[in-house]
Amino acid sequence: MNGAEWLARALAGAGTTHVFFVESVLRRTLLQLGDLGVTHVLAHTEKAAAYMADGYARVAGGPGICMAQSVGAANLASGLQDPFLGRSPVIALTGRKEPSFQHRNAYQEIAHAPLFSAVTKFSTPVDSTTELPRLLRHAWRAAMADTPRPAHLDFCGLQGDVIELGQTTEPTVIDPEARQIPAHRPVADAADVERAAAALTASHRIAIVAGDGAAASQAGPELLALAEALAAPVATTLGARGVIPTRHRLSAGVAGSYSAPPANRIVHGADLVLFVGCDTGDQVTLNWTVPPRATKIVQIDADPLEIGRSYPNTTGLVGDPKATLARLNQVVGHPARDSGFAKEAARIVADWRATMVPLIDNDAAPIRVERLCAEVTRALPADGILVADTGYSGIWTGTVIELNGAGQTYLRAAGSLGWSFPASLGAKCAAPDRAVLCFTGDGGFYYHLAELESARRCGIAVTVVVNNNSGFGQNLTGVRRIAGNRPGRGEELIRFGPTDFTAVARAFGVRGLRVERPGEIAPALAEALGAGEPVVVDVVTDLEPRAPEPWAPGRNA
Ligand SMILES: Cc1ncc(C[n+]2csc(CCOP(=O)(O)OP(=O)(O)O)c2C)c(N)n1
Repeated sequence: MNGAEWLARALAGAGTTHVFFVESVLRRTLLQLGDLGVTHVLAHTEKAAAYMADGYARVAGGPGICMAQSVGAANLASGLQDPFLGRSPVIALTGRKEPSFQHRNAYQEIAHAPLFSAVTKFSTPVDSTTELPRLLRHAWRAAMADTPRPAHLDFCGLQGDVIELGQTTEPTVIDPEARQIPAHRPVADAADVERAAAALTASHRIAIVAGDGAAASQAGPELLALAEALAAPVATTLGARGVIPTRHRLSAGVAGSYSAPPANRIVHGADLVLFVGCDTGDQVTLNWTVPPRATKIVQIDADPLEIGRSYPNTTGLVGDPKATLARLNQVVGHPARDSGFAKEAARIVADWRATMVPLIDNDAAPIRVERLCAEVTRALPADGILVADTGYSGIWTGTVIELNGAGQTYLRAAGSLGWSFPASLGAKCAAPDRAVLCFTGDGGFYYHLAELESARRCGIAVTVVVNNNSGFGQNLTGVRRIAGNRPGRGEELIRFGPTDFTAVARAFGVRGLRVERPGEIAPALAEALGAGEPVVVDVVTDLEPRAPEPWAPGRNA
């Protein structure tokens, strides 16, 4: 077979069910994929195709494939920033004009390598069918290994034509072991586990901070077992929201800059912090102030480079979070513990929850977003997937929507506004039997409205909840900080609309439900989630109300 056929058979054989692309690229491969039962989802922009592949990859636990021709490669690369930061195994396939066209003003052509170098773990030209199997296997392994991240193959020829030319007899197998993330589960060194256990049992005020790596490792049960054994409250990164049940008595909520007050207070008040699969970046640590830099740390991570990256006083355990926690649990056992810190933490959480009740049980219009979040909590099925955009959508979903820590999955943008809608389409492709609910602001939704057409054409039945406050809500505070409090000053930087997104949806042939009063939310969500087709639930809210703000050392009591 030629390379194009080999590629189709290899991708289908590896279990790929959907690929995401913009024409014109790898046409024979796409047609063959269709013949092999793989759905090709034609997107309207390459960036959306990359986000779809990202959502697909995060739910499938394996590579999500996206494709673009030469000129679209730049757009595709821009869509890899979020999977790079979100640690998602997207594989991007692009075409590139032949060497004889390079360095002489070829139409639509710029150098691809610099575009992909910052957003991939591995990026290489593919110049012959002979090399294709080896390079695809390497890209696959690179995308999946230790910290998953995008990989890229740049095929010679505008449409990847080079693999039309040569023949290959290689087996159409990419990964004989057909692994899912995490591809390997190494357990930390036994002596390191002993040292960590000794440090943990010697401390009486332990807070655990579980990160996206803990969620990817499905470490929730082991995490909870250790938290119980040590009487340690558990905070999470935004991306690990729901790794344990958010209503569990030891759950402290999301820590860092996209958080409600309790988690930061609790983590800051600990003598020892156990980071599990957590990047200790600025977002989860509130610019490295929570916990303070000198705090005693125990850190479990699959990537040795993460150990002690930002906290010098660290005892490191290099290993898969789930497997290493299981070993740590055996060594820690069930020591007698003082539960004072856990009780203090539970009180902080309970006090904050009490302040939220009047906002959640709120019947006012324009609708309070806290009320909307409570209705989403009630409506999301026990195995539902919640896909959140960035901006306030990340904060609202991360602080007010409750997750069961069992069958539900939470996916969040790693920072790119507009990511959630296309990503939710990819997520639904990977899990057609699970309900997928996308939570986005109107600012985020505007980015990829055209994919409503893709959703209808391909029958991808997601529920899109638009928190329609006619502007960039999160940015209001920052604009006022600069513009001063003169009424209206600076609002032209962030206000737009009003737009009726149900009318927009209908223009694309998609069902739209307009919600203007709190009592309408529950029936609309029930209808949308049961519809078996894509539905836009356009919820009219107001720009003024502020999302929960984090507790910061020195700033709050
Ligand atoms: C690609 C990109 N551009 C700009 C931003 C900056 N940004 C972050 S949140 C936000 C506003 C979000 O508005 P909206 O989606 O309407 O949600 P809201 O905050 O109003 O709930 C902006 C502009 C970003 N994160 N990503």
